[in-house]
Parts: sequence; structure tokens; C-alpha cells
Amino acid sequence: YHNPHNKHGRQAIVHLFEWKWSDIAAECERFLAPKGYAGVQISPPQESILLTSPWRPWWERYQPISYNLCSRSGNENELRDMITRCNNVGVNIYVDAIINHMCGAGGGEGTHSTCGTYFSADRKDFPSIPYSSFDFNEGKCRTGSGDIENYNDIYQVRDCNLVSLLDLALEKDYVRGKVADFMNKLIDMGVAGFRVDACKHMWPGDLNAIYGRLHNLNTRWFNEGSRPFMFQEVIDMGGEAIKSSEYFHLGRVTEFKYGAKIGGIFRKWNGEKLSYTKNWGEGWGFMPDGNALVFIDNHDNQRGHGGGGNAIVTFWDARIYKMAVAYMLAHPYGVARVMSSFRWNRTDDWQGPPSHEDGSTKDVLINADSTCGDGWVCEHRWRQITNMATFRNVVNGQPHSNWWDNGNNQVAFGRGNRGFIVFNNDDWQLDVTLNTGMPGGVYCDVISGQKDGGRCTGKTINVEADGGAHFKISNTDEDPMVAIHADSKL
Ligand code: LM2
Ligand code: CA
Repeated sequence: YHNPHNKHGRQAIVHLFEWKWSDIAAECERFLAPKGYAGVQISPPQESILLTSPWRPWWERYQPISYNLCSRSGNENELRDMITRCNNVGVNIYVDAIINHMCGAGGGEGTHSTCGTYFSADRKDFPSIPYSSFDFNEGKCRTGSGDIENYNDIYQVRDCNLVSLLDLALEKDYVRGKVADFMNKLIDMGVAGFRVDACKHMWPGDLNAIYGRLHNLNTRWFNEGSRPFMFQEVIDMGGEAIKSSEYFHLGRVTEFKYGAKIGGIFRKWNGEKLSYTKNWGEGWGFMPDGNALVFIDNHDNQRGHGGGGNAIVTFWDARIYKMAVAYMLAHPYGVARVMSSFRWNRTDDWQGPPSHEDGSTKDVLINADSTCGDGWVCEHRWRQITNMATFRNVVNGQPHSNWWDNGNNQVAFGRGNRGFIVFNNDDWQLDVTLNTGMPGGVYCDVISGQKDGGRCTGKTINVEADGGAHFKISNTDEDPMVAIHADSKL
């Protein structure tokens, strides 16, 4: 459950938040495979409630109505086509699975769902699965409101409603069976694993029972006996009764401390300095490397939901964001996930994806310069980020090496003899000769440009025969960092 089953030595996962299946299929073929992204986290594919006040929020997809594969991103045929096409070019698909709950208690009744399936939140009746009131935790929850009121009480957190979302009784064999059927259908279609939503709110024992019922991955694309990759969303910033370590044996776990800490460091808040990251990773009290799924921001905390607070950096802070993502992709700790967002009006944290008048999601527009338009940000296509995803592939398996810092916010480190990166987040120039550990030669900096048919479109770096190289990075550069790797050698 801990292995992402990456193909062709590819390493980074990208979350194509709210993208339609047809756009993801095209992106796998035209961009992700050629650029070397390993996989895609997709938005929840099951049918969800359809909300109109506020208008079609992104979070309606976190309120399931049925397990029909019919969502705002497309129908079952489109989903199947996308999974097939992505797998055919070696890009894995990971499904965001909402199995803790159904829609909110106040969701009403009727056919206001993404494919028109009838449900009644009032009677806890979801006939297309079917779930009835017996399949929910109401009887078990001991709070007055029926909602989670105290995060220090593990029984409330797991048996009461999270923000009123109807909480499933996952200890019931029947419910486990329905959840496993839903996930197995996706596995049989060819997905490589799941981002499991809201794991803090589910008992590890229940998850263990459900995972145990899952099929092996489809042998059309994966080795015989491959178990699905599970990465479990547990927001553990420390200080709560439930710890991410309770989920380690079940799969990987989202390391929320990573983005919160790195945001504070690049913002230079509270005296934080980049030089303090010499022992980044477990040395910072993060979970064991083999358990961690890391990211700079996610779809929740980029807009103030979930964990992390306002230290989190996002595409809105583009300059330090690119540095933070580059740091993550250069560093060996964890399985890394890159965020790919849509723009929203920042006072409206609920706003859904770019859409037409009728609420249908817009296609992702690709501009001539390969950036995106129509409200799609496509951070994963930003040159600096794409090229660092390649860097991660090139240095895979190499140790963190040749660390240097100036005691402040200028640092550098390498990955064995395969890559080297230098950051200047101080308010003055960086001008220093460093041991890169790389073979001598002329390298192309993959931040300011890249190798393009034997030529370099950005800065070039001369590495001497002894591995030494001189770096000069102005604090006013568009991107105050330089990165070179074995495949950027001219
Ligand atoms: C998650 N992880 O544990 C997701 O990453 C997160 O995006 C989900 O919350 C949450 N769990 C439940 O799956 C989002 C969003 C909430 C939203 C819920 C349900 O962050 O704001 O709650 O989805 O759509 C909304 C309203 C809330 C209301 C609830 C039910 O914001 O006020 O509660 O719907 O109607 C009365
Ligand atoms: Ca629960």
C-alpha cells in the first residue's frame, strides 16, 4: 500500500484539481508523459450533491450521493477512457475517495445530484447504493449536535458527523462491502491507488478491513500481485488526540507539517531561515520517509480550509512558491505531489472551477506558449516546476549531499553526482564557489531555461573537473535559484 507503482523512473504526482476527464486524458498524452510526471490525483469521481447556494462550490464533490461514476468531471465512459489513455502512456491515476460520509445532514431530498439520482438526507436514504439510516453512525455519536465538537475525543472525531456530513458506519460488514465494491470497480478500470479523504475520521481497524478487500491492480498495466497505493489524508499538526502514526501500517499519510513549515521558512516568518533546513525531513519531526506524502499546498489549505494556516504558500505568491516547490522536488524526502489549481476570487473560498453559465466545467485552455488560460493556473506547466519534476526523476535514489549554507537564507545541496540546486532567499546577492559533486562540464540551469537541442535557453554553469562551480544569484532575479542535473549537461 506504500508503493506508488511509478513507471519509467518517474517520481512526482500532480493533483489536477477539478479537471474534466477528457482534459486529463489529453494532458497525460500531450504533457505529463513526455515531461515525466508519474501520476495524477483526480477529483472525486463519484456522484455528488449539486449545490446552488453558494453556486456550484468545489466542495460539493466532497458530499457523495451515490457511487455512480458520474461527476462534474465527466461520466463513466469518459473516466474509463481517461484511465486507459493515461495508463497507456505510463501515467498512473489516483482517485480521491470519499468513504467517511455522504452528503451534509441539511442536504435535503430530491434529485439535485450530479446525475439526477434521488436521495434523502433527512431520512439518510441513498437508494442507489443502497444505504439507509441503519448504515450511519448516528446512534454511536454522543455529542448534542451530532457533529464533532471536540478533537481531543477520538470517539467523537470518528463516530460523529464532520461539519454535519452524514457519517458512515464503517464497522458494518455491509457498508465495508459497498465501499470496497466502489473502490474495486475503479481498480479494475485501471487506477493505481487512492487518496483517502478524511482518514482521521475513520478507525484504522475499519480501514484495514476495507483495504483488505481491495483487488490487486489490473495486470493489463501493473505487475501481478500489486496492491493499490493508498495515501491517507490525516491532518496532524501535533497537539491532537489522533496521530498520523496510527495509519502508517495502512499506507502513506499526508505530511501537513511539511507545507506549513516550508511556507514559514520561505516567508521568513518568526525568524525562520532556509539554513535551518539542513536536516529537513525526519530531522524536523516529520513522519518516517517511507510513510510521507508531501506537498507545498493542497486544494483545501490553498484557500484556508483544512490544515496549515496562513503560512501556506500558493501560486498567488508565485516567486516563493516556485522556490518552495523546487525545494520539495529537489529533496529526497517523501513521495511528492504538485498542486495544479484554478483561480478564484480570494474572498470566496467556495468558488468552483472555471465554468459555463449552466455550471458545467470549462475545458482547460492551452495557450501557444504552453501555459494555461480560462482561469486554469497549471502550476505543473510552469517551466521551473516542470523542469524540477524532471530533476527529481534524474536524481532519484541519490543521497542528499554537499550541503552549503551562509547561516541565513542562502543554501545549496546536491543529490549525489546527479544534480545540484542553489537558493538565494536573502535580500542580497549570492556569490560563491561550491562543491557540486558533479562531473566537470558545462550545464544548463533548468530554472532560467533548459537544454533545447544541445543549446541552453537559460544561464550556463561551468563545473570544474574537481566538482567546483561558481554561482552568482541576484536577490532581484525573477527566480533566485539555479538547478543543474546530469541530463542538463551540454
Ligand atoms: C476533507 N478532508 O478530510 C477534504 O479535504 C475537504 O475538502 C472536505 O471538506 C472534508 N474532508 C469533507 O470531505 C470540504 C470543505 C467543507 C465542506 C465539505 C463538504 O472544506 O467546507 O463543507 O467539503 O462539502 C460544506 C460547508 C459546511 C457544511 C457542509 C455540509 O462548508 O459549512 O456544514 O458543507 O453541508 C454545515
Ligand atoms: Ca467517521
